[in-house]
Amino acid sequence: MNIAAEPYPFDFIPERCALLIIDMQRDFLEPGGFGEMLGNDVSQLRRAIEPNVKLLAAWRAAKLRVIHTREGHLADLTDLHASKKNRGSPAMRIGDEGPMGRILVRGEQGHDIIPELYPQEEEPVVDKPGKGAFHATDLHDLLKHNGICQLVVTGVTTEVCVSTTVREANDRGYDCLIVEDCVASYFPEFHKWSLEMTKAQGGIFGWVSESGHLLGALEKWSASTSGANAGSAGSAANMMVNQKRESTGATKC
Ligand code: C5J
Repeated sequence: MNIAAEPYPFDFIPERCALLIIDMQRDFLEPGGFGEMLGNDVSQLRRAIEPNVKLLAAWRAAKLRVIHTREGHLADLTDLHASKKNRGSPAMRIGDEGPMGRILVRGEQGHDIIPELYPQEEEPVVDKPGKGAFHATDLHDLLKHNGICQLVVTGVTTEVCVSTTVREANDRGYDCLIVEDCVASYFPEFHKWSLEMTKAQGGIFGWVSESGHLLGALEKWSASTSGANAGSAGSAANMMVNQKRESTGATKC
């Protein structure tokens, strides 16, 4: 199924594709968290919430794989490099007590995902100490075990954790599509140019599209599978799609 994207249409294979929502945490999107402590205007990120809510609802309705990530550290900060802790001159540092609990520490209020996009029980949440979601996590294994080879990536911030993750994924053989209106940055220019860099040179890191195109494709997918569970191995939906792909000779991943 082709999705309109840049630099050219994305060959969407729903049952092999996960929605990866990066770091939609209170620490980045709400006042009093890590983002604000670094001097950022957190309201810049909030425009990505509504498009993510719609995309997540459609993804769940299509019964496809959803994975969330959170950036944060262990309470004893043993997974926090001195280089990350001491960088710059923020108002408060990681581990300090802020209005939403200790800054960027797992289990604290600020570390949690915003209520609008709260994970459902069956949706894995990958806790990561770094910017990239593959570094020091089991994300690669999780994707492999679930037969995932494509990622639709949303979340914050475009040029930091989203871009780092897409680059890591690209080097591990995943096809990534970033949803432009579902990612955001404290710096509009960085947002724009990281998307440009992603899709330049024939899609050197991946593809860029808009949520409207994904929503249309998910609707078609849901209609074609008539509510069958696309995620379960050997399901009628999977067999139907595989047969269709074999008959058209389209690429399998
Ligand atoms: C940052 C992130 N910006 N999730 N983290 O420090 O992009």
